[in-house]
Amino acid sequence: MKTPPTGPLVFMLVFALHPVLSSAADRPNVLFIASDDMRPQLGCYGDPTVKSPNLDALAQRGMVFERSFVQQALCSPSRISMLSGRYPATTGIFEIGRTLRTTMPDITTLPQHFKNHGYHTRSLGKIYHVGIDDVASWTIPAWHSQAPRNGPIGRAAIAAQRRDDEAKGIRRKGREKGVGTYASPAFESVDGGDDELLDGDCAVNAIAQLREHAKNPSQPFFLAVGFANPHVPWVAPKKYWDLYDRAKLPLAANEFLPRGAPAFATTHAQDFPSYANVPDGEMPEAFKRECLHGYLAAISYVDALVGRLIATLDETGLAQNTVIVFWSDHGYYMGEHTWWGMKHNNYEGATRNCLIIAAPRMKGAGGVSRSLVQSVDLAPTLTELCGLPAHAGFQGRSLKPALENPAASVNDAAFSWYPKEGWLGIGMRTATWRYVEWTKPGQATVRELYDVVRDAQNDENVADRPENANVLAALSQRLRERFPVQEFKEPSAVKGGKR
Ligand SMILES: [Ca+2]
Repeated sequence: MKTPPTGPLVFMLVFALHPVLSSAADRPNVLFIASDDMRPQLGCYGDPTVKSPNLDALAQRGMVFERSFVQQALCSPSRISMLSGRYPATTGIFEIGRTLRTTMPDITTLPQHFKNHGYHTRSLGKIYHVGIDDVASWTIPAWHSQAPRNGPIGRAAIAAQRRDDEAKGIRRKGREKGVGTYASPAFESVDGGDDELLDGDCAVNAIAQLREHAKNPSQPFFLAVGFANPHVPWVAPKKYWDLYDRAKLPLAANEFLPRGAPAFATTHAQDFPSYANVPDGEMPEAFKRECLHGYLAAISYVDALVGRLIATLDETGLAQNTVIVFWSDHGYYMGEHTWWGMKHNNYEGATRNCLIIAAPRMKGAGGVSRSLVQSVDLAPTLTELCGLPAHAGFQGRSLKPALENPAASVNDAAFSWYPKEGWLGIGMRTATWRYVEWTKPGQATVRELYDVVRDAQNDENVADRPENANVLAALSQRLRERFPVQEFKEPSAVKGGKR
């Protein structure tokens, strides 16, 4: 009779199952970097115009996800979905306003899962939407820089408008063009250093935090650092503006609404048009070029700050044991389909985001993955990469196979939601189609279909073409098997088109 395994053998078996991660102290750290409203217009995504050397270098040590999609193209619901690892259909949050705990009080979020397993979790800058934070996610309260978001011109304009209102005794409600923060221009080139502005100050604080962590390697960390750029207003130090020749920037070739799309699905949202210097109606080409210039300068500013964070990981040795994620909360339109400074819909340009993941000693480093990826995949991915127990509430799939092999496919579709005028739309992006289905109580279902192989930017809805009837029916069935029609009442916060 064999004796049961004891002592060293048991240890060896356990050790074989968890080869490196036998205790919290051995677990990798996570540096999670978020950028606001950054579309995948980076060198590592093949863009020839933008200057993004630091993100391109990060791509060389990690994996670029070319077909990554957020679950809603709006700051807060996108972030809540990613950080909770749940679809908006589950969180029930499709708008800016409510916190996650109002709909799911007992949920365990991605950072909270790490906190529960011995990690120091911390949020610097915009991770959850500002003012819509989640205290239980973090070991210590989230930190926000008090450095200015605007340059001197924007700050003076905001102060002058406020003084003017006070002098006239005007008390305003709601958001108006040229009022409050919208009194600033939509862009500003600032004569000054990186660290005088909000994002630079956030990077300085993150660097100090990383240096503190380096002194205490037995304490694993999940540090989330969120930059406000390139969200409008596009405010960056002049040296980043100087990287571009405005006259040579390419303008969008498709300045028309998607043909055959339902009118409610293509509406513009507020925010960018509210800034003081944005003309009403058609924008002159010179102004469009200034906008593009500002957006690209803001991207290059974020790129430089990311470079400083990664340099700190390298200098301190933390890079040896830190998973780096660079993520943006959705895509963005800069003239395509006539939309400027906008996300707010279910199309490719709004839902496709930046995602680069670099894990120490990863097999697929320097690769580009074409796997369909969703932001809800980040929670199970980081959980697996750091050797934490899986969490049953996380709804995505781990991207580890794709990190090891750029040819691996993790999902057969990516889903996104958007509410418009009482309708709730779900977009389903497969390898070849973007299918969007809209439902509203008492109304017939509205469908959109885009052939993403021939029509990458969704210029023409081909749902009504007889030859697509079968594919339309099959995609609808697939979508509804996964996500049945849900009761939806548009929250009031959405109606005003808040960012
Ligand atoms: Ca955003």
